[in-house]
Amino acid sequence: MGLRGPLRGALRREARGLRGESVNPIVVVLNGPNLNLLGKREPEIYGRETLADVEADCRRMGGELKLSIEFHQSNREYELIDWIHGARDRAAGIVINPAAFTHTSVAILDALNAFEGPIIEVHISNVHKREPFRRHSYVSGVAAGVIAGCGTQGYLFALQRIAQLVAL
Ligand code: CA2
Repeated sequence: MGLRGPLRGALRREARGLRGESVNPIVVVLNGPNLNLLGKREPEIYGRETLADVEADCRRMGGELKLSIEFHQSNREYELIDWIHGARDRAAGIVINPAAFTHTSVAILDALNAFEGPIIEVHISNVHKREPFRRHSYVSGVAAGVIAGCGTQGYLFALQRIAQLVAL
C-alpha cells in the first residue's frame, strides 16, 4: 500500500526541511502490552533480547535505511491510539506489534485505518502455532504486510519493507 493524498511528497525520500535540508522519512514503531517484559520472562517464546535491545536494533537499521525511527511501548490501548493519530500526516509508515491487542482491539484497527502510509504488523512468535485465539488479528486487514515467528529480527524486516514501499 503506497502513500496517498497531497502529503505523499512531503513524507517520501525527497522531503526537505524548512531550510531545504533533506529530511529522513519518519517510521513509528509501536509495541503493545507486556512487551516491556521482553527478554526478562518467557525467553523460550520471545527470545533473550530486551525491548531496549530491539529499539537499538531498529535505530541502527533506521540509520542504514535513512529512516528516522520513533519507538514506543505502552500497556495502555489509548496511548497506542494516540501515537497512531500522531503519526498521521507526519510519518511515512508504521511498524506495530500490538501484542494482545492484536486479537481484541477494534479501536486500534480504526485508528490504523485513518493512517495513509504503509503499516507492517510484527509478531515475535509464530502466532499460528500457538493457541487458536492468536490466529485472529484485527490489524492484519489494514496491514501492507505481516511478519510472525522471525523473532525480534521481524522488526528489522518490517523496516526494510517500509523503506522499500516508501521509495516506490
Ligand atoms: O509474538 C508476539 O509478538 C505477540 O504479539 C506477543 C504478545 C501476544 O499476546 C501475541 O499473541 C503475540 C504478548 C507480548 C507479551 O510479551 C512478553 C514478553 C516477555 C515475557 C512476557 C510477555
